[in-house]
Amino acid sequence: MNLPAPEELCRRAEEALVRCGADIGAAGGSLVARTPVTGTDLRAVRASSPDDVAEAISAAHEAFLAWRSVPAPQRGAVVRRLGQLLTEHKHDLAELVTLEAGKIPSEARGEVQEMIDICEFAVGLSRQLYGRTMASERPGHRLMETWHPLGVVGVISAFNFPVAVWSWNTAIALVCGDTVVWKPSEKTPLTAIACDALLAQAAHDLGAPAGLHALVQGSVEVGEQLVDDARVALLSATGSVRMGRAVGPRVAARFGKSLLELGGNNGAVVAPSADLDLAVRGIVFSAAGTAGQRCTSLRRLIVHSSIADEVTHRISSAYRTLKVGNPFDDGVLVGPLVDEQAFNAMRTALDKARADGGTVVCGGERRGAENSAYYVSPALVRMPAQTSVVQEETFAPILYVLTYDTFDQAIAMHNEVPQGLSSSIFTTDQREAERFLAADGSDCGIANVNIGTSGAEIGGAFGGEKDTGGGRESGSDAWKAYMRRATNTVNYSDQLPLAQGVEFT
Ligand code: UN1
Repeated sequence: MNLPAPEELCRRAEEALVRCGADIGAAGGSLVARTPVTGTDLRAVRASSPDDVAEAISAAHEAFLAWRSVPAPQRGAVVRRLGQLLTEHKHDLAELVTLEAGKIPSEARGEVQEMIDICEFAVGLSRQLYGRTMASERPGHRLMETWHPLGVVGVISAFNFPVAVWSWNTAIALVCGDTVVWKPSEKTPLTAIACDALLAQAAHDLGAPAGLHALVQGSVEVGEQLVDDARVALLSATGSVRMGRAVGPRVAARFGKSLLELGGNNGAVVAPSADLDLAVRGIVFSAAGTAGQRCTSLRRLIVHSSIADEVTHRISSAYRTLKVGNPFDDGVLVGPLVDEQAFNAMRTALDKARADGGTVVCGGERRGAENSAYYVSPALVRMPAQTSVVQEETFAPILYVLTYDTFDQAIAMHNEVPQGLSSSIFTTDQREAERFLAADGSDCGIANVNIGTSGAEIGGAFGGEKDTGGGRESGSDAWKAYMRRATNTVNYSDQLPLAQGVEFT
């Protein structure tokens, strides 16, 4: 496999950072930015000390005290400017995303586009942070609710969407009147530096208070400081179920709010009436795209037994044509796994699947093992049942194929796993489609018809149920998690009637 020279990638990263206005200073620091493209180092980055983190939270808290009183449409202006800068630097950010996360450029640009889209959404929202007015049971009284800024929002993001998830949180938090302290994945420190520089520029251009946003870098201890600091009013964390189990109770113990977007184990039902040309395209994008490293990646295919052989055959034929390799090369659709650990997890899962009676139809091999990067061909595995390995999320391109006979069975199998992020059904039978979306259908936060499980638009609320953590971010009314609600009762009469008819004289 032909990979670029590591020095060339270092140069490209450096140049993209400089174009984004990042102050990268002298090389040095204990955090090493790496590229999965070649499996080599890009540069050293300074990790934040405990004092740095404490200072960032203090500054964000100070800034919040001023920012919360800035009218929301003016706050939106900072986000509008951020959106402009992201548009200008779309190529630079996408380049860094490919370098650090290994995504193919088209997907990397798509991720930056999500940032631009959420900025647009947030600017509109800055004039629509509506409360309601309710009918009071008392004469001469008005009952209403008002939404107020919440405080400092701590954002912990994962390597696989190194910039979009930060922007979902940050764009919404800023218009809501909150300030943000961001701890990105240790695997993607450079994209974070670039985003932070662009937001600094936007804040500066609009004269916003210093401390509006901060970037803290490092390992798990840095995140723990955000988890435990009572000044962090909302902790929004994306990552594994294991991480969520550690974070959720700790934030709850101090009565902080948390927004958790944890693992998915997303399934798609393929019904006998499905348009198979369309279904196969949707399945291949969701299962093999991003090398299976989206939390929305398709991992379980629940196919009607009458078409299982044909569907498996069509997918394996499509898989065999997928070009795996250097994501910067034209025509490549599957880039590298993020690191060796990811590769080992994939290998272990495939071994377990075989031990459980599964048959690897195609894929699963490492490509270009002479390099220190980890490229794999997407694996398609027929399973006799949803054994324990199928119940787990393995962050790699493995698609398990299971069969069903009745629609009720398909729904039961679909909902059998602990996670509940995304789901879809391929069918042209309207009754089946509606049943999949009904209360006793898919139990996931995202349920689609005739599209794959991944690639959601920003306009909807994003998140899932069960072990996925229950949080919702991005569009719709997800903004409500970033504000506090006050219920107000105003008496404009000269009487003092008590609610529920209570007499107290
Ligand atoms: C994630 O993998 O954490 O729906 C986010 C999608 C993207 C976001 C994925 N819009 O696949």
